[in-house]
Order: sequence, then structure tokens, then C-alpha cells
Amino acid sequence: MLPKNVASGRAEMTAGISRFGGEAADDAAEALSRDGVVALEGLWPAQRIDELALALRQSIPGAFDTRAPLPEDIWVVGTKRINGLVPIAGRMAGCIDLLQNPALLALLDKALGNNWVYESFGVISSFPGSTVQKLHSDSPHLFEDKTIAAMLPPFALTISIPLVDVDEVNGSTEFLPGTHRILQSPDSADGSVWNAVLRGNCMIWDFRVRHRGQPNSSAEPRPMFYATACRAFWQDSTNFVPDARKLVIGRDARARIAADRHRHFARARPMPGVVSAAQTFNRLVRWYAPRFHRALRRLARRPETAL
Ligand SMILES: O=C(O)CCC(=O)C(=O)O
Repeated sequence: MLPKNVASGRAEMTAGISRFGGEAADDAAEALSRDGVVALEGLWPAQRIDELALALRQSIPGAFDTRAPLPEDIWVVGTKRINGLVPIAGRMAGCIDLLQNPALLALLDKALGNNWVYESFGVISSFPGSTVQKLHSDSPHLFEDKTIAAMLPPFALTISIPLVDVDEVNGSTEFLPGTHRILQSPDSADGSVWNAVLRGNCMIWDFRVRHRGQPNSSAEPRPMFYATACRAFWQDSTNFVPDARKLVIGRDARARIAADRHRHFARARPMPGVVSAAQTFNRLVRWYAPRFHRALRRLARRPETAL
């Protein structure tokens, strides 16, 4: 592998994950196709990431502190590791700007075609003392019993955006490059690579590539946002229950989506509010108390004069 020098765009002979600056979408897409993982660097100012980290700490303290209660949509995924969904609304509305970064969008367009969609948005935190994760892919291959599966272009990508600088002490994500092109992936981590990731950079990987989170040996949590982007025919039924609210975008954040990029957020659901609560109540009454529901409807339809 020949990671690029971000400043010059020239290839460098250093081992690790290929790294690219914002203008190199073509080269980054090529490396992603070859290795199954790339790093994009300098996408956001570190200060912006710090602001969003603070907003997350206020909204979901459990993403930073094991003693804080975890909201319903956050679950434990290993020793001292959590993964969960984060609504993009209110304090977290600014996350919508992360997902619209031009360099990121250019790479996603190249890798997934023009009609890709965001599928989920959340946070993965590893806490002090977390141990190494099991090697895994984020999803099995499509058509996994056919040789062609390993030749197919990506159908889904994970974008990870660390909220703190990540290094060998607090634990980066480790990859086996090229394993998205193998049907029977190895269980050994021989030949794995990893990079330190500074705030403002992100890693993008193919759902099929083998990877794992390294242990967090520091005294601080290591939270990172993640988003899934995928082709429009696919949805993540491996990691979520069918009715999970994988991508929630409030009105405030929705108003910040560029007109020509709305299609990528087509799967987003609104924040639960009075209307959705009334719809849920209506559905529950219809299913579990149909006679009462019919009576309510009759009452609602009665002409005003009869009241
Ligand atoms: O924590 C990490 O570095 C990677 C996490 C991961 O791959 C996962 O939870 O599926």
C-alpha cells in the first residue's frame, strides 16, 4: 500500500492506512476500492469537533461516563464499549454539517454512485479499560455464497469521526486491508494496519473489510461519531432491529441541508413529537381496542350540530 502525502498528493512509503486531503476524492475512492479503508484528513477544524463533543456530552453523558444512565437507543457492544444512535437535533443539529462536508460527499459520490443515502448516525465510545474487539466485518457480503460477492463495488460504508485525538494509547481502529475482497476472511490480525486519527479527520471503510477497535489504555473515554452511507437498495438489517430509528433529523438540522443534497437524507425520520405520539396512540387503540377505536371515530365524525 502507498499512502499519499496529504500536502503534496504524492505517494509515500509508510505503512498504514492511505490518507488523503480534501481535494483527492478520485484517489481516495481508488484506495478505498483497493484496501477497503481510507482516511480523509483536515475536513473540519478541531474546534468544531470539540464543540460537538461538548454538545454530545451534554445530550448523552453516557457516551463519556460509564456511571451516567444510557438512553434507550444506546447499547453495550463489548467490555467497556457502547454503540448507539444520536438524533441530529437541538444541541446536536450541527452534526448535519459534518455529513455535508464537500470532500466527504465527493468521496461518497465516487464510491457509492449518485443516489446513495445516509442510513444511520450514532456514537461508539470505548472507555478506559476496554479490551480489544473481536475482528469483524460490519455486514456479510451480498450474495455471500457466490464468487462475484468479493468483486462487487461497496454497498455500504462506515464513516467514523473521532471526537478526541486517537492514538495507540486510547485505541484506534485496526484494519486488515483488502479483506473486503475475500469471501472467507481470516480470523487472525496478522498484517493489520492502523493510523492515529486527529480531530478533524475521519476514517471511511467498506462494510465488508475486517477490522476491530483496539483497547483503550488511557484514563479518558474515546468517543467517535459514526455514520453509515449506502446504496439506495440496501439497508442495515445486521446491526439494527427492523424498526430502529437509525437516522433522526430534527427540523432545525433539516433546514441546514443543501437543496441538491436532500436525497441523501431521504431515510431520516423526524424527532418524535405530538403528531407522531398521536399516530402511535391511534395505532395502539386500533390494534388492541378496535371497538373503542370505532366508537372514537364515530364520535369524531359526528356533525357539530349533533353535539
Ligand atoms: O471502536 C472502534 O475503533 C471500532 C468499533 C467497531 O468497529 C464496531 O463497534 O463495530
